[in-house]
Amino acid sequence: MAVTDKAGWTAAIDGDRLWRSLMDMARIGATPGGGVGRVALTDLDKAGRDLFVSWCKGAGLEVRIDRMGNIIGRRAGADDGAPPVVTGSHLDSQPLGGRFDGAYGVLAGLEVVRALNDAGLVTRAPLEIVNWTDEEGVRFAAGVVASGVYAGRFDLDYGLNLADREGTTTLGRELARIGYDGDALCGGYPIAAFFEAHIEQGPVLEHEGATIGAVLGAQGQRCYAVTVTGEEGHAGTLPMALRRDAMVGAARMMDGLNRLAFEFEPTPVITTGHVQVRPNSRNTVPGRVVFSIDARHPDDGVLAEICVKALDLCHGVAAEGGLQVEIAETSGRDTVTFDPDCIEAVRAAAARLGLACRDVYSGAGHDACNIQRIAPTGMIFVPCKEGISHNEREAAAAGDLAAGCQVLLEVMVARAGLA
Ligand code: HGY
Ligand code: MN
Ligand code: MN
Repeated sequence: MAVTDKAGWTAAIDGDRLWRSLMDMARIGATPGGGVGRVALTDLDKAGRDLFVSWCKGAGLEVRIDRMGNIIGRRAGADDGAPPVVTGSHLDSQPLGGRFDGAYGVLAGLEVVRALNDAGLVTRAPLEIVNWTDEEGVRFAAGVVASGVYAGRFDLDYGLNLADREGTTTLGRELARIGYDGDALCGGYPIAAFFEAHIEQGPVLEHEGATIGAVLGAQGQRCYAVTVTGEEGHAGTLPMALRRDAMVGAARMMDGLNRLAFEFEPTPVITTGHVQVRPNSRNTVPGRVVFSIDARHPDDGVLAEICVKALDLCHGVAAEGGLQVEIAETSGRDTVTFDPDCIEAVRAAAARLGLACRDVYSGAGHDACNIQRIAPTGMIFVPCKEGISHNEREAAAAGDLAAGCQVLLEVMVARAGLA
């Protein structure tokens, strides 16, 4: 990996060591299709957390767990009272996720620390590496909730009392169950800047032959839970004309939402990815269906218009089918623009390292979208194969991952300064 050589200091990340740590982490929750399934606050997430904590301690970091279970590894600076320069991402994954989504940003931060240790360099400001709890929001419907509490977007009680999808437990109880109900303050203190390294989860960098993406921002997102209520009935005796079939109603709503997306240019992305059916029995007409809507668009006004139409569509289908429908917003975030100085720092570091870099916009949400509310924030994207993510086939090249990590080292040291 190109060495950062400026004003008499050099520090080079070790791409092989980064790759090994990614592969070691990917063994935890490895799925048959070559991905990972480390859903937040499950025992597999705990195992990944424990491994990360052991690596942090091995790298000489002081480790604390905050009230939302965020793991923070701190590397002291010469001026240790200065606000830290922070990096991080998430070790939790989708149920059939990829080996790099989230884990890359956490382990790239660790590799930066290891490289600085190898070089014997001490930064002026302290550095902190974070694993954010439950970025994906698979079990606890909000997503990026822990970085949201840290950034003051949600209050602590809301975060800890988030119920899981089955309604059987809460995020706070699960933190306690896996031993990560920390007592350190969750945010509420100044940080100098936040940088998150992440795979692009889209095709642009690969398509354009760029190694580094300087991320300008992320599109807005609105999520809902739609509850469709009809009436259970016998599959063999209830005539079709007399049915109030919640599944048929939900299916018509989902089909309509998919068609709605194509009424707009640029098209939004609308996903109805989670469905719960009651009683979920082959020979009972479903009486209740709850399904999710995840709608995203790069223009907040257009997204608001899309959501009005989406909800009207659901109410219309319900009325036609003699069904009840209740729609609750579960999470939402306006479009985010990252800090211009952080974006420029990424571009400049890539240029110094001779890496092809282009500006990109994130279709995915990230913890960085929350942290931008409280501190200058930037993201570093690297390509992933065919832009595939949230899929066991997610793949990234070791060289690209190493390059993104070297850029991360550069921008963190530039911001933290050297003793
Ligand atoms: O859904 C998202 O955008 C993120 O990958 N959790
Ligand atoms: Mn993800
Ligand atoms: Mn992610």
